[in-house]
Order: sequence, then C-alpha cells, then structure tokens
Amino acid sequence: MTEPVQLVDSLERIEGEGLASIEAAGSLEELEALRVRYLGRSGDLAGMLSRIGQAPAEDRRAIGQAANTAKRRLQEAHASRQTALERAESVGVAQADLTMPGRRAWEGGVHPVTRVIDEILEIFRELGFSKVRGPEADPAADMWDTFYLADGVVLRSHTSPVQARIMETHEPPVRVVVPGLCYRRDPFDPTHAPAFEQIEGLAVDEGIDFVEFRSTIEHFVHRFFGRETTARFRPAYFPFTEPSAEVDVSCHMCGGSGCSTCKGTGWIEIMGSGMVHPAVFEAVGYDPERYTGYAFGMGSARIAMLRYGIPDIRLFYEGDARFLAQFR
Ligand code: FA5
Repeated sequence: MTEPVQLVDSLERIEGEGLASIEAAGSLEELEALRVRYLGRSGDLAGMLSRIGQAPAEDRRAIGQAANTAKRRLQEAHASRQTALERAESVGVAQADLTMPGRRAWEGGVHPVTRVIDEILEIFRELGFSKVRGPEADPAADMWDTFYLADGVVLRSHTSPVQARIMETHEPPVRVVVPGLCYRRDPFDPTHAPAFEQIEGLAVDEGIDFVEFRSTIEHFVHRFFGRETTARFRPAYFPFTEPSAEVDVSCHMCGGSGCSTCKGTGWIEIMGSGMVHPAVFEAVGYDPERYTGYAFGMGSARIAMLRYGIPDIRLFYEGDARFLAQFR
C-alpha cells in the first residue's frame, strides 16, 4: 500500500524539478524531451497517477487534485517556454548571449563625387542655370585621345559637344550646366581616370562680357571652396573659346605657399573655360553680333579630391566600403 503523503510529496518533487528544467530548456529539442519525460504517456506524472489506485479511497481525491495541479503547471510552463524558444530561434539567438551588443546595420551613402556634383549643380541652379544632359557616344573629331566605337563615333572626351546640341535646339538666352561621364585614353594614375565626370557650363545672352564670366567663376569658387580660396585665370587654348583660360584655385593644403599636392606651384587646376568663339555661334545659327557668352568644363573628381583632401583619384573608383564609409 502506497502512503498518500509519500505520493503527494513525490508529485510535488516531480512538479518542482519539471518546472525548473522546463524553464531552463535551451532549445526546442530539449524542451520536447522534457515534455515526454514529465508529461508524456509513460512519463513521470503518468507513472504517479497509475499508482493512485493503490492509495486508500479517502486519500485519492487529494492525490488526484495534487496530480492535476502539477500537470496543469507543467503544461503552462511548457507552453510559455515553447513560445519563448520559438521566438528566439526565429531570430537566431536561441543559444546566444543576449547581453552582447547588436550587429551594426550596414548603411549606404552618397558617393563623394556625386555629392560634389550635386553641390556644384546647386550653386549654379541658384544663379539661374538649368541642368541638361547629352549623349556619351557622339560623332566627333577633337583634340583629346578617346575610345572609338564605330566609324566616326567616339565616347565623348569632354562634355563640350553638348553645348552645340543645346544651342541648335534652343534660342538665347541660354544658361545650362551639363553633368556627365567623359572618356579619355589617359593612364589611370593619381590625377587621371579613363572615365571621369565633368560638369560643363554654358551661358549665352546679349551683353555677356568677360567681367560677368570671371565674376561668375569667382563666385562659384568662393561658394564651393570658401572665401579664403582665390581663383586665377591662366591663358590657354581651346578650339571653341576665345579668349580661353584655365582656372586654378589656390592650394587648400598649403594655402598657396607650395607643397607636394600642388607640385610646389601653390595652385591647382580645376577647369578649362573661355568666351564662346563667334564661329561656334555661326555654326549653330546664333547671331555673333548680337550674342556673346562663356563656357567652362570642370572635372568633378578632381574637385572632390580638393574638397576632401584625397591624394589619389583612383580611390573614388575602387568601391572600397571602408573608404566610402568616411563620407556618410
Ligand atoms: C576640357 O575638357 C574642355 N572641354 C573644357 C572647356 C569647356 C574649355 C568649355 C572651354 C570651354 P580639359 O581637358 O582641361 O578641358 O578638362 C577639363 C577638366 O576635366 C580638367 O581641368 C580636369 O579637372 C578634368 N579632367 C581632364 N582629364 C581628366 C582625367 N583623365 N581624369 C579626371 N579628370 C580629368
């Protein structure tokens, strides 16, 4: 004959042990093994219940109640642990140390050259220039060595051909900026890329003179690089402008005293420019007696190098996330 007190004690011990193990279960497999052990058909609780019949009739009720309570508590603990483990395993941290710091989310960002292009276009937008684009493959004969696609068709070596396209299709006044990729058979070195972004600018109207041209460029240089940066116009030759000038800015690294970045000169070239040649106006059907204008073409990656103090243009093209992450 089994002692009722002994049976109730055993039930309480099974319940206590079962609850502790269920709450500590580290995986769904472990939890299932515990369910079988404590609540299964041939588990500990069922084993106890099968012995109730051996207890005196007057005690069976108390033992039955204790058994039912133990069963209910174990079932509830099992259900809540199962929910917790399922949730944890679905995010892959069932076994993980939940106090560990989270993994940092990988953020994208705007490429530094694109940022610079956007900033330059914004400065010219404020001055009344609109943004236009032109084709990268164009029939052309020009003074830079480029890539040939088919008879007479090249990958453009600069954005200047877009000037003619605009003037052929629009009457003056014209004020446009043209961002776009250009291609040259240049060696890929610290200051040259075989494919690089330029921003072309063109302004044509009655009464535009060299003073307006110069002050527009100076305004841009001050807005973009800051008041302390000065611009210098150096005589140059381009077939479609007269007079032509290359624009240099004072070196941001040494302030103009001469260093390795500016090759000891104190100046860094940022663009080619000039007053539009009257022959260009004639070719596009504008009256050269009535209209004058200026044009410029700047290298966006070279300007980004100046802005961010980058010594080698190739860094912009490598797509190295560690380099790019610095510009977010
Ligand atoms: C021109 O391309 C002329 N079309 C500019 C122009 C426009 C003159 C309108 C007059 C009127 P240039 O070859 O100097 O000029 O190039 C202009 C700028 O493009 C350079 O100052 C430089 O910043 C950039 N550049 C030129 N070649 C490369 C290259 N391989 N890699 C990166 N940037 C370059």
